[in-house]
Amino acid sequence: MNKFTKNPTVLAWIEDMKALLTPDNVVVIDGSEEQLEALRAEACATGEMIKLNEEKLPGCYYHRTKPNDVARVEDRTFICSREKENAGPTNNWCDPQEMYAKLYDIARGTYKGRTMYIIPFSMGPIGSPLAKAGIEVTDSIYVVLNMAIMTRVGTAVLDVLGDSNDWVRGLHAKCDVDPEKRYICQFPEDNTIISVNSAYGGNVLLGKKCFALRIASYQGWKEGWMAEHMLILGLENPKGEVTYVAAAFPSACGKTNLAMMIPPAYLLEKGYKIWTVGDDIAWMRIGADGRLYAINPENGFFGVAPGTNEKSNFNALASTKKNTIFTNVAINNDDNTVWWEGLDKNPPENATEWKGNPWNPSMFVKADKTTYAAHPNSRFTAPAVNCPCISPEFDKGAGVPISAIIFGGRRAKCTPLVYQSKNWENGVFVGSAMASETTAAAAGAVGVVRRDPMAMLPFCGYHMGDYFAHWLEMGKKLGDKAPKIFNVNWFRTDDEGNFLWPGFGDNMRVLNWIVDRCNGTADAVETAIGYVPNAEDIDLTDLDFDIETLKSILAVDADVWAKEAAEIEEHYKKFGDKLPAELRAQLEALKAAVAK
Ligand code: GTP
Ligand code: SPV
Ligand code: MN
Repeated sequence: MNKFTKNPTVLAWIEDMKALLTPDNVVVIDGSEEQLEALRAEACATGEMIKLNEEKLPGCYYHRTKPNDVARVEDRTFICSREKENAGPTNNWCDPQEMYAKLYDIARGTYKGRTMYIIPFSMGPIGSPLAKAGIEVTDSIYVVLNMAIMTRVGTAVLDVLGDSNDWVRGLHAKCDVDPEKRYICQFPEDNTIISVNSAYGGNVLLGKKCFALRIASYQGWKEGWMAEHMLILGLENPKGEVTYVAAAFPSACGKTNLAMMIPPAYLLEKGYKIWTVGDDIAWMRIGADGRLYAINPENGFFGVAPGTNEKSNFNALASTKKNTIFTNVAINNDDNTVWWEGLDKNPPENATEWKGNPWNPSMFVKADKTTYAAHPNSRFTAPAVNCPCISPEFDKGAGVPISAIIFGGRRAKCTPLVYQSKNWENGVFVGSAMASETTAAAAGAVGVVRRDPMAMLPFCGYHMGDYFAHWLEMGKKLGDKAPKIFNVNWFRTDDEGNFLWPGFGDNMRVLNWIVDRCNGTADAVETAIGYVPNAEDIDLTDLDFDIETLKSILAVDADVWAKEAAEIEEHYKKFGDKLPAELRAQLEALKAAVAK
């Protein structure tokens, strides 16, 4: 175990962790299939995981978390910068020394009788100039196996790291999974993450939200790049030209779905195609040619299961057919496969629901989520290589040039189906004012409208006023090569609460307008909030959707937006004098435009 690296900073940290956690055994994850296979067998032997039907779901496993541990916990997530001011008004903060002491007290000795797994991992293809290394220690095989899908793991990461100290330290300790002692803490100035008393994905797969967003957003601010909660896709037109776009939607608002979308038949026949580069996180830097280039730092998809089916997201479902881990879905006991609400219209008669109780369809009451077979935030962990439309650029590490950035969220009323911001500054304003109805991806009430700037509210590792300023600064550096910024809303509802826009594959119709705007070939009308398409500019071929409804979801109502501007003004108050003057001016301009 001592020979796996000569890096003195790594060795010293591992010694500290061993002394603190006192494991019975220490295992370094080397990246080999043999080692992972042995761990799968061990997890099945202890009941931590269940092997699924090898014929129908080869290499697939099932896992249940504790019912109190099924989503991210934002009220127990902290940014422990030395100065409180640097965490800003949108993050929980605690003094780092105080928090280290508290967390070490919680974690001390908790690996006793357990094994410490040391996971060297790379965010981004190993060796890519855009990639960064991390090491997570954990006492959970489930975490090891998920990390082995979601990131590039193994000792090769350490070979590339050499003697550098530029790596992120991640300590995960399951402890007793006690929600009262659960903490997810980021120490951005120390490149350190500590997560205790949880075993749920977003809290414990430390490469994902903790590193690739919270720590990396801080690094990007200091080093002149961006870490964003964005999918990345390539839209190929019939001439074979691919335009890349990145889109930031809050958790469970459609990133995985858009990233893997299948265009409507008439567009497929013409030769349109979507390529998936990433479904959750984008790291973006200015390239040698002055454009913005994005990589997906992840290696797999930790996707929302409910609602995923052959029609809504064929490619995501296909990605889960082998070598996938399912968490908190239901098991069909007749054939040892999995099921979730919205998979198909044949719920299993003889099932075990996500908490481990017997379940059959007669128990299901639509209005009562506690009767569902799968938890609303149940997830699949699927390797990116399984995705039928994975982009050939995905693994290259050079990144793809981004032409458009899209913001969006769930807004039953108010925000139109799509609009284009007037320029970068105005686009940053649109992102900073984003709002969305909350979802099951985080613990707490669902369906409440909250401001979620750039979909980064739970993920920004520093003061959000400085984050806005960083966006404005990036725009200045990019100049006329900056991506165009858009906003979309697939979630407008009628008075009964039904979604008006069909969404999913039909969102391609909106993407085509966006790409045409980037190329200067589509029309729009200027409104108070930006450029909105004429209803005729959105192609409705083969769609049973009337143009009057389309007009209604494209409309910009001055009274509604006057109220929205007042809410944005309220939202802006918390940033105090850290709110960039440019954004204040944008708000004043909106207020003036809707007051007329
Ligand atoms: P995270 O992994 O939490 O970051 O979520 P995500 O943004 O990747 O969301 P995802 O694509 O998994 O979608 C979440 C939920 O939104 C699923 O239940 C989808 O069925 C639903 N959804 C996605 N796209 C659309 C759409 O265009 N219209 C409607 N009505 N629902 C959608
Ligand atoms: C999200 O909540 O935005 C996710 C899932 O992508 S988690 O990994 O839990 O953060
Ligand atoms: Mn996400």
